[in-house]
Amino acid sequence: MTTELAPVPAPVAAPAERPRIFSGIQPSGVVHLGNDLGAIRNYVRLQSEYEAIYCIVDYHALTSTHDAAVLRVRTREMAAALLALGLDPARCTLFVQSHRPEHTELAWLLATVTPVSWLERTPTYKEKKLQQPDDVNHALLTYPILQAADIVIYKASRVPVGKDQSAHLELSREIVRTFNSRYGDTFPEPRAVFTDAPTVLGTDGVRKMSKSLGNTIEVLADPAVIRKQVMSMVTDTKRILRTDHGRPEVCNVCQLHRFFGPDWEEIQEGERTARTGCVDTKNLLADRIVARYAAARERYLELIAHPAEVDGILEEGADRLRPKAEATMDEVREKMGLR
Ligand code: AQP
Repeated sequence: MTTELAPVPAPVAAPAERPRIFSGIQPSGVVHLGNDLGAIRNYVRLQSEYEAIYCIVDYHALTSTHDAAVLRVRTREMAAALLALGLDPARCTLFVQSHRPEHTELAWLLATVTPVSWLERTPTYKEKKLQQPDDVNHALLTYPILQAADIVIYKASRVPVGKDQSAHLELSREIVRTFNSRYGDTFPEPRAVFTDAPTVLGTDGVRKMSKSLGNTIEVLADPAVIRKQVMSMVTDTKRILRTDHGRPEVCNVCQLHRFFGPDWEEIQEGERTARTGCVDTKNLLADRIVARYAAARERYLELIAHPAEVDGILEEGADRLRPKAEATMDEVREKMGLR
């Protein structure tokens, strides 16, 4: 049986005095716990306090995804996921990067003030070169310039992101400083806003949770998938026997419990004293993750079944931003002597 979605409420005009925030997320279609705890929770929280602009960065995804059909599907899935997790189109603007082509024009202009050496030292560029050695395309190198353009085209001053984005944000600030000193004060220097989980480790317990590393917990997946992923988590590697005392401070499962209930200290104590085993702690975490995201998963499936609703929200978002993007481009072209 198909259900009809509730109508999307009319957008609320943002009061001018609210500071503006911007953040982008790649359309991978598979939102993981790191995305949510590290960034999306802040998107949701901040949409009431700020004039919030959130972008599905499909141009960025092209640096690694070259299948048009896959990219199209993933873009819509990411939009559905963000809406399901709490983005409210009445309180924020959600859109797709390529629907506002001014971003790429600004990126070109910012590239003229960005030394190549700044880009070459970016940690993510170095990582991506190793991850996809047969596809070290030019856009991987210039990615941070487009990211800077995404933010500053709306003159956003705050950027909710995970810790892995710190270096990119620093680079954005350097680009802004150079531009402002060459052409006059134009852009604010954007600053990162972190959650209390700025880096979520993956199921391997060592590296950042990351799609490309395959160590994720996919929060909107089927509960059976979530359980399997949680049960695969590496815990305290020195705890061999059930009777061994655990070290919750180095156990990723115990650390994640902090975000899933007020009793996390008790859970950690159970591990420390061997009252509970790692399997018990994982089972409990899996139960809690499944329960926490159950409503969002239902909403996600509903949205995926109504693609026109999702597409309408994205289209409306891009239209709403047109005057802001065009005004910035007019100002920048004028300052750079293109008029
Ligand atoms: N493990 C994480 N801990 C905290 N925050 C995280 N973020 C990502 N992973 C973690 C934050 O989520 C937002 C969106 O991420 P993104 O689109 O830049 O990157 P991603 O593609 O979802 O991250 P992955 O999984 O690491 O992607 P790949 O493997 O493709 O490079 C960002 O604010 C990010 O900081």
